Amino acid sequence: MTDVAVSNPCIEPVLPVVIFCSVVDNFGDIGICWRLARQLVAEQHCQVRLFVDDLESFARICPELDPKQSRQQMNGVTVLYWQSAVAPQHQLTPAELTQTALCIEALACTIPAEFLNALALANPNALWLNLEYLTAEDWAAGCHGLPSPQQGVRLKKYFFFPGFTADVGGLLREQHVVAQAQALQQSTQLQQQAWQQLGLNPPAPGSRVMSLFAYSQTGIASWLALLAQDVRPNLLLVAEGALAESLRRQYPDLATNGKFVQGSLTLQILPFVPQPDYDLLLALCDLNFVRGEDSVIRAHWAGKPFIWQIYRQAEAAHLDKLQAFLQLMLADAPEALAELMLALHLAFEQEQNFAELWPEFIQNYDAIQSLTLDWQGKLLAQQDLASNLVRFVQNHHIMSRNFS
Ligand code: TRH
Repeated sequence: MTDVAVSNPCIEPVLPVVIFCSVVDNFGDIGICWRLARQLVAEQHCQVRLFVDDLESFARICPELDPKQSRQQMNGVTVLYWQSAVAPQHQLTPAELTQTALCIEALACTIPAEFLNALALANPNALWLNLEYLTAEDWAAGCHGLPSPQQGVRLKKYFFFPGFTADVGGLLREQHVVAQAQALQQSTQLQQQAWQQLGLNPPAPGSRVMSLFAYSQTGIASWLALLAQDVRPNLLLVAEGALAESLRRQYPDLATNGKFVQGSLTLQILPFVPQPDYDLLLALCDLNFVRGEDSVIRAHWAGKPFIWQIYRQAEAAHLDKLQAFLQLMLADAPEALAELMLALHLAFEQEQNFAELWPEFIQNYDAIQSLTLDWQGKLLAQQDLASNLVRFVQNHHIMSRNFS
């Protein structure tokens, strides 16, 4: 007897999932978990309960969320405040615990052993997945899907690695996201609406529009000076945060008016927008500077050239990750273009010499745009992370049934 989901795709069983998210810093942890939770509900017929230990950060990307509520319903997801004083299993009803088929430990957060033991008791067949950080490094394929035996807990635990190749778990990509970006890029009317939704006036005709979401950028002044002298108008939208703060100190107009205009440059602070609106922004821009694991993937789906200031790690481990990513992305690119992209990323990462490379970037813009789309095309040919995750669980259950 085969699994219902496989033999009859019309009758989809609901997969009850619990996700644990700890906000270490910034918005990547909650950004990824919230996106995954919504997609599992909207596209994979899952019932999702999301435990989050920092609702204030969550509310920055999802303003409808009430940080004071310990349990609330949002976009079909049950959001629960994960607080150290309350055992998570007591925040679920006994039926919710028994139904749970999949427990996701996101981005190296630690789920309390007492929750895992309670789940093992309530549903011994539940799976426990460690949803890992994103990396393009080769070793991830060797670890993806491997069991991770845990002492003292009877649940089966596996590693699940997101990634850019078909031998890992894929990337978060909603069904509509690429089509939405393409539609926006082709319609002036949709663009007007999107600017309005972002609370901004549409840029002057012919402007080069750029978004800047980065950790820090001390070497930015010489690049801004170049933009100010450009023949083309430049609109640079800087995301709210530490970088915006430091720019406010350098350009007092930014502090008073939220805007600094000099020659062809308009530098403007963009208040933090809800997560779905950030996709609109990326699709509206000609170039996106992005930073952590989630924004870089969103930049892919926007289909516009991007520069990734990867999350910094101890002993410069992030530079290996960045090089592995660029090698993969630029594998089929002409050598000179691949070298330019690497140089641009390293200059932006190291916060120096970026202005020197800018004219070459502009000269090669069309070629970089087309290689960005080629790379996007390769990724679109692969399954997305949410589908892969559900298939992983289904396959596991079929295998356990067949071999038990
Ligand atoms: O905020 P980040 O720097 O998060 C980082 C990384 O994920 C890093 O790998 C991780 O280890 C660390 O957090 C803990 O960058 P990231 O991943 O791009 O997440 C930003 C999120 O914020 C993303 O979901 C998009 C969202 N966002 C908005 O919703 N509105 C906005 O206006 C902006 C600028 C971003």
